[in-house]
Amino acid sequence: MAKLDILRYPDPKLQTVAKPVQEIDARIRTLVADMLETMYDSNGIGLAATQVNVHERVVVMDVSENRNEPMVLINPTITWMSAERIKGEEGCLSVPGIYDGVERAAAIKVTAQDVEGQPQEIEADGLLAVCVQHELDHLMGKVFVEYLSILKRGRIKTKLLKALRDGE
Ligand code: QAP
Ligand code: CO
Repeated sequence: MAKLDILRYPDPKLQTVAKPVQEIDARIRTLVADMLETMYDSNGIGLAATQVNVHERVVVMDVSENRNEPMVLINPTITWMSAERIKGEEGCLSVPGIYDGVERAAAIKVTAQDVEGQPQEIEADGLLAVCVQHELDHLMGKVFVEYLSILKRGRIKTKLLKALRDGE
């Protein structure tokens, strides 16, 4: 397994729209294993392939307390969203050190394939629902800071570009 480099906002590559996975082969299984390692190593609860510069519809997540319940979503689609909304504090491995409130659907249904290619249907609420919506946004080229005001986003861009110039 290998730890992958995570793209940092405002890298324009984060705006790439991911394509469906055509075949779950050895390459995809290696990608999934490496993404899980990268997510656990970085203390993340979710990571989309977009963030490691692979533009295919693959997401890994683990919202469990003990960090021992990995979830893999290949070609995920949200099939239902509740009208009820919740506002939660979000962060992102591509936007280190920044956290802010974002409003999302409170509950969702998602269909996806697992790493064996088997179809799965997931009903989620709470943190998992928020995490799935956050990660599926990445696959569409969207980062959570785009939900914030222009003013906040500008400040975040400046801060992260400065951190990049100063070498982290
Ligand atoms: C998305 O984000 C998420 O800034 C996953 O220094 C986040 O795993 C969905 C992280 C919150 C719902 C709620 C961020 C780790 C991890 C940082 C993450 C950091 C270290 C973010
Ligand atoms: Co993210």
